[in-house]
Amino acid sequence: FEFGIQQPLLPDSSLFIKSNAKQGYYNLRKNHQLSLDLPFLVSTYKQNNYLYVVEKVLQNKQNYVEMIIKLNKPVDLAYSENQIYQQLKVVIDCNSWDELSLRITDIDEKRFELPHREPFPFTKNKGWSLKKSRYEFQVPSVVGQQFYFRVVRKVTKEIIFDTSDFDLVFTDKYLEISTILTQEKIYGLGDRRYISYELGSGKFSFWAADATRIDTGQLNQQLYGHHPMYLRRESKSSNFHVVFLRNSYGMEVDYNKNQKLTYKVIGGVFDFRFFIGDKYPETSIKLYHNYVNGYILHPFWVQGFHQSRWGYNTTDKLMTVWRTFNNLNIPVDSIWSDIDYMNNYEDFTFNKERFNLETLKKIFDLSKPEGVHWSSIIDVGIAQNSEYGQNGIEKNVYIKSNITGQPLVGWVWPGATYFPDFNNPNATQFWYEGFVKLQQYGIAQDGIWIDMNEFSNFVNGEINQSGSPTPEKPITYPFDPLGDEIPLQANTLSLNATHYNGQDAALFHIPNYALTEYDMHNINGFSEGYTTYQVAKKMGKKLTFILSRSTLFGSGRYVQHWTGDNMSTWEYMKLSIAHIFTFQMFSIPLVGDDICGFNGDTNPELCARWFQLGSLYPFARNHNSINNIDQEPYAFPRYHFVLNSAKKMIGIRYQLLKFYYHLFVRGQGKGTVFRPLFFEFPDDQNAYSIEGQFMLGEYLMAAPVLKQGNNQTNMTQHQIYFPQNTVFYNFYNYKIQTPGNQNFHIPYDDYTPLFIKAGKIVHLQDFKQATRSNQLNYEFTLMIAFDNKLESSGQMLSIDDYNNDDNIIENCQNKSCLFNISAIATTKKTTLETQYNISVKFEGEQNFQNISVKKVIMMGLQKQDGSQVSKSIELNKIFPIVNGSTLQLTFTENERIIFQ
Ligand code: MIG
Repeated sequence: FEFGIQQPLLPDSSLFIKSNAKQGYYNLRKNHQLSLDLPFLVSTYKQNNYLYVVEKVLQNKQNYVEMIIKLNKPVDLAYSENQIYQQLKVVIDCNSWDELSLRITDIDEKRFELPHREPFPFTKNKGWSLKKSRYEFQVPSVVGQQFYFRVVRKVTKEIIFDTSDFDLVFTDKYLEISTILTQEKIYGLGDRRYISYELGSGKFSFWAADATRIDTGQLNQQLYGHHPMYLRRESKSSNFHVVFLRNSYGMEVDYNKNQKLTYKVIGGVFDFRFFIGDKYPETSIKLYHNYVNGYILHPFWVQGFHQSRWGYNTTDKLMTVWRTFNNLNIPVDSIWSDIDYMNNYEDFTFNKERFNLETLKKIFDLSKPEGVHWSSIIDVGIAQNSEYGQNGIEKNVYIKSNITGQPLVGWVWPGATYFPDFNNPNATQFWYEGFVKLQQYGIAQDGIWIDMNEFSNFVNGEINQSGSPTPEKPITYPFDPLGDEIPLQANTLSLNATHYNGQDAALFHIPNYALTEYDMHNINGFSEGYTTYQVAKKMGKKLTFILSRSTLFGSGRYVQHWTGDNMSTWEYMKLSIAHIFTFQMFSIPLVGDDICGFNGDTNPELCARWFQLGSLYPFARNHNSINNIDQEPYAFPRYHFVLNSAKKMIGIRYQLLKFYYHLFVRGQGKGTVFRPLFFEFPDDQNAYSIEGQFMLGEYLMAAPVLKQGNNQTNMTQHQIYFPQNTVFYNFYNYKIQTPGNQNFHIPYDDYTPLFIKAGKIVHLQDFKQATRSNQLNYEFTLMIAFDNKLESSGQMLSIDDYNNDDNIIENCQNKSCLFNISAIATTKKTTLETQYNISVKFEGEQNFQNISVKKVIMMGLQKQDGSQVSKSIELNKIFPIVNGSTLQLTFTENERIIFQ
């Protein structure tokens, strides 16, 4: 033998062994003893008997490799009913110094995958440079060598992805690949509810499902959407990266913590995208968001509070909700009706017997200050025996049954239903006509709520003419990500249902391919969202709000999301935090959980705590299922704490409404808004396990109460963690909070504990009860928390009409509409006390004269004796915020303002 270590710098090196009999690389794992006793050595190292070897290297450049690999031996696969591919094409493309892709496809790339162009995620070329590159990759380059792929972080040699210990399997309906994953933390792999931020070992299935209908009883079961990406923290250097499998098929990700992660996919190709960030998770997330086309900005009113329930089924009920909110001075921007407004649950109809349209017009009259917004809920199933159902027959837009060749018939709320095929060229027009029809009832549809779009079906597959369900398993598939018990067509369409695939298709056309539900299932929700977005635009909406239950990677560019059917329990309330966090990663940051819980009856204490938490969700909506007890803020007259805490915290939401909105605007479609602590404090090891607290941007930390308290005292003992090496100030009383754990007792009717980070400026507004977003003025209070250098900074929008979408689009989407605010304090010590000089500077591109400061609250100043002092100064005249202007304040330690 000749031998040598191939890559001495890598922690996982390989040994190249060459003899007459054999030649190849053998992996040397960490901690393995190197023995020079050759016969022993050869038997110690695991010899991978890979299925595929290199057949032909077509291109081998530093930033681009293309090769053909071939099957090397006969296979006896568990999934052998599938023909294994004899040859595959492998392409490694370094799109950029912080991004690369690995594609393993059939030779001609005929297999189904989403097109690499809008509206689907695609690569925006940023240019590659070897010098700057954050990574290195390895693949075998000699014919006959066994195929593997490995990518490492260049500087630290930490493994990002390494398939070299495992076989690659590539058949028609079953694909498998694995990577080593050791000593790491990973996050993501949704859509599901998360017991903790960090994922533990487990099998994660991906198959869009109306989850409560096919409940597997597991908390981590797949829900409505498909987002096969994870964020990972590398173990040694604590840098982060994102790994995304760009494949829309059903799959299972089998994760064995500290060992490996395996993808088992039921179709398509392997198209991995790696986004190599730095020690701030946000960096990796932004790279991913850039790839998936980012997120869309919602209209400002959507930031307000929403009241909804399934069961507001008469005008009177809606009227009562509206009146009570007004009478009790609870701000609300939007009152929702569920499917109850429809006639027989038929889309695009209004039940005029139960709903008096003239009365509704008053509630939803936006020309009045107290008018609220309305969003129409539309289910994807179209009633077979309805006028509109016939329209779809005429336009020939439905998904077809493979059994009858006719539109597939399922069963949902209105009974027998068809399902629109949004890839059909007529679908957008068909859908548009529906919304126009609904518009004719005279109630403006300010938003659109698209439900059941997994697509959910009350029967498995379809029903035949006599109304009975058709065969369970119309096509065979060797692997079921839902487990053997639950067929893939459980509560959805027949897997062999035909989807449109003509050359004039609305979304994509795959030549010579029969597109079926099996291929399209996880894309349905995306396609409906995309089409609904086109319709909303056609109806003249400037900024759109489309609340979609089913989502796919890339959906955030068109829709917003709520987390679907939760339960009214303490456990579920807590789960919402991690769930909302993952949707930040998936590039759908405007997301919320049903406040007070959907399924099951809530209770006063839980509901009060949920208002406290939910008022800080990106999307804040109280929503309830039918037949459950009421849960509006005022629904518990014997428990005043519910109304009190709801009023307090919805009030805080409205004080912060423009601040919250600015977090979305400034991201320009990229990045997160609602963050776990470790996003902001990645160096603080404790931050990783704090899961009940979250940050709004890098400004505010919330620590909601998530557990039951003491019904004698109406208080809950509550521990809050304050991250290391930083200082926070209490948002309500301005007191300093130093690092570490601290105990509090939080009354049931209290505010949510909220803290502003030293060095940050938050802008908020005075707020009169019952102020809707449309009545908020342009006078701001600045809350300035100084850091230990007596500096602080923040941003706000230079928009003078938040309720005018044109104003926002014109000023914020084409150019920057941000004002930078920076404050510096200097102190002058006299013999008796300290004098403070504060200057607050505004810099930005536009000047709107009517944006102004009327009050300044300062924290982080010190008295002569070292104690903290906070000051709240009401200006004697408002200070207009214009580019280059500086607000000067001078005051003394104990005294009042000298001048401003
Ligand atoms: O089969 O429209 O997730 O928010 O209230 C249930 C009635 C259908 C499911 C949604 C829920 C909504 C409900 N819908």
